[in-house]
Amino acid sequence: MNRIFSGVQPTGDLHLGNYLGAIRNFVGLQADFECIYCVVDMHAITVWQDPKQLAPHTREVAAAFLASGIDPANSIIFNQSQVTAHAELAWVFNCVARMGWLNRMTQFKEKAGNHRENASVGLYVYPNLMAADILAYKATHVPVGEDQKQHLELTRDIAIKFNNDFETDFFPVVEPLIFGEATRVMSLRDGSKKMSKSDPSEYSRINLTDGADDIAGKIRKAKTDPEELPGPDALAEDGIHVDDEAAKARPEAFNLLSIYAALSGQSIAVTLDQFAGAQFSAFKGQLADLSVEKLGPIGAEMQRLMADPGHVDGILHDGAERAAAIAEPVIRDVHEIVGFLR
Ligand code: AQP
Repeated sequence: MNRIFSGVQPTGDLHLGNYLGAIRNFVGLQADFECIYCVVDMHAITVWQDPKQLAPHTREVAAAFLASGIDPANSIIFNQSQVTAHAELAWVFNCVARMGWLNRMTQFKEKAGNHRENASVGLYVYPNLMAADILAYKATHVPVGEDQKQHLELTRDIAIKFNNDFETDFFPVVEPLIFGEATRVMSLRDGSKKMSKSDPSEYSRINLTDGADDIAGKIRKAKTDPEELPGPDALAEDGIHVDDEAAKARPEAFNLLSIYAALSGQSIAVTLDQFAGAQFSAFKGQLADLSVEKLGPIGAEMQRLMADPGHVDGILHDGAERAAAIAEPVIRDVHEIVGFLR
């Protein structure tokens, strides 16, 4: 059976990158897979979170799932800390994964920066917990943005090593699902940095709960370059993707065009054709209108849901019970395979 698992951290305001790179794709997968979507609060505390904000932020991610179209009657929606299997399996994986593997993780290097000695141990072993999240449900497919690809490769390595060490075929080798026209949405202030919740500049990202004026203002102020918009000659030989050199030369322009393509549901090739030679000012007006049209209803529904925390908490509790019912037998089997006395 094919099963989807994916998670989003409750680390602050959800943004367009989280939506286009992950949450929007979660919705369509419900038709073909059994889906488990998790608010990964244990991942969030790998960097400091204000305890007063963690619960509201957890509800916000759940509200984004629901407002985007994830149906809690079919898919499981819950927060990670309510299911103990994640922490239990992560410990076993801490003993399977190798230091050398974790030392290669670029997200740790980026997040720890020059303060490596001061980073939490949790941040370092974050990919092991992510492997446990996925494999506690024996999930086969994981929809994520491009930035999580390396962590998913590590999940595959852990599953393979566990199976080899214990001479079993217990864990599946998961497949990443990375799709859409905006698998890596970049900051509106700097086309070389990904759009991120933790970026101190509010103008770097469009939050899902931003109102129409904020969305339009952020797009108007988005960094561009002095040239006119590129056209289809920027496509690579395949005629589908943007040529790497062209993208590197004008990161901000291609970021905005990719956002337009993703929100409109049309390909980047069609979008390049549509705006070839246009001025940024005219294009930005159309991008702002489209963003408000697509994100406005989601933001409004999120606000409505967040005003009723009891309802959201009930969905998370129910989801946690259903998730635990799947994960607990897996943990029991792992204990037996490892040789723990029961
Ligand atoms: N800029 C992005 N473009 C496309 N996809 C993105 N994702 C995140 N940023 C982008 C995808 O969103 C999902 C949830 O991510 P997360 O919240 O678990 O952690 P993250 O990847 O570390 O996201 P942020 O926004 O950058 O959070 P902070 O600042 O807290 O680290 C993932 O599938 C991710 O790929």
